[in-house]
Amino acid sequence: MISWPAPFIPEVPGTGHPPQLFDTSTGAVRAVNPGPTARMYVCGITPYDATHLGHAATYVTFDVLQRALRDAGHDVVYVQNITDVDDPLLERAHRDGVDWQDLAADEIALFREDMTALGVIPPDHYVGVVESIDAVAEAVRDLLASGAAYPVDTPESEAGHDLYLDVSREPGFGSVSNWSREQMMAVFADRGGDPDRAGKRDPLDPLLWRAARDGEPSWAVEGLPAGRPGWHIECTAIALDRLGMAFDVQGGGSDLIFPHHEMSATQGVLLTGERPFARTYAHQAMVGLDGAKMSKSKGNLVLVSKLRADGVDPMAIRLALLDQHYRTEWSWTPDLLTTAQDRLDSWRAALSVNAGPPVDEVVARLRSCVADDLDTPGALRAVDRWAQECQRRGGSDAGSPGVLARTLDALLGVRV
Ligand code: 5CA
Ligand code: ZN
Repeated sequence: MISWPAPFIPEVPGTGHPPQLFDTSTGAVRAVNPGPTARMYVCGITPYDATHLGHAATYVTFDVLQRALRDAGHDVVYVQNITDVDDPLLERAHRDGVDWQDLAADEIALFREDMTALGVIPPDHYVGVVESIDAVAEAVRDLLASGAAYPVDTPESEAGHDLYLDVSREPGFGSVSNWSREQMMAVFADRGGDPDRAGKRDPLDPLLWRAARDGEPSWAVEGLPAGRPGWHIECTAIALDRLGMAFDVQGGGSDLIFPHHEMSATQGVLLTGERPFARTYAHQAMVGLDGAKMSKSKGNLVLVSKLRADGVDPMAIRLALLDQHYRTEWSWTPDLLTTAQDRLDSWRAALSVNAGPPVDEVVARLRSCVADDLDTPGALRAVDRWAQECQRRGGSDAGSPGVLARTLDALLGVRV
């Protein structure tokens, strides 16, 4: 799948610190510690509605991580999937009387525009499920062959069967989220699971492959009933195909901790006999609106494309997102945008002078903030202090505003 144009990333003198990141699996802030090339997988959109600020927060967060890794001297291979065939997409297309492929194509196109406007570095591999059917089918066949997958008769016809994963086959099941069974059961149905499906060995076993139903897309593949992929197996198959096991970071919103990242990892271990699936699991806290998680299914959305159409500067949107720490839940309010726009104006004024106060310290501070579990609010405050100093007292360091502007661009993706 085509991704979107890459922004220019300026050079910053010196090198950044090795980034530290909170790992959900161990519950600790740890060094990401990749090899020369960091391998990163971030769960992409299900393209049935436009990008809202929660999605944008997730992709901007992992964009800052990628920038921190690059600043610390790593190359980065970044993979993102697109869930371009799944129940929510098919249901929305059916509700609106549109073709599911057209709906997906339109929403992916809008997502590309939003990401470009927000200055997000595109993935090196932007991979849809529809173009990964063979890889998914192979993974499902392997799980069947090893006994980790089993058939469950479809309710509609005795002839067909869906395929499910037997989670009891992997003793490490639960080690990504560290949740109790009660916690898992409490959310499973709300997050795409079907705990009450008759014939499953365990209510928590996830769907791997859904046999063809009337009116639903399906693919004929060898060794499986005609059908389509379940959700979690797509990310396992795509990650293994493009990155292999023990890749450095799997990211996404905290709504993916369970079941999605737990199941993806369980499947990866069962398929390869190796562990871990990802070395670090990082999660963006949920962004809300009016007291509830912003979500396409609830419809309480603030869309990036709508803000852009209203003339909002995408860099102000980006600054509003960066002003929140990624591990703290927050709710969108319009005054956050006003604050961000004011900040952008004051930075633009300060950074447009030829000479200003020295920037060595603020550059160092930006680097230590982003490397410290992506402390973007701390980074913004450091720039605020420099901008105030520049406006109040000026400075004689020729070229320093340019160095800071390039650092902001490289590390935070903020173009002033
Ligand atoms: N296609 C799957 C992942 S494989 C999916 O969750 N798609 S999504 O469109 O629902 O979400 C896209 C990304 O945005 C995911 O990483 C998800 O965790 C994240 N996300 C969704 N809602 C929010 C929110 N309110 N706040 C922060 N992140 C969110
Ligand atoms: Zn995913």
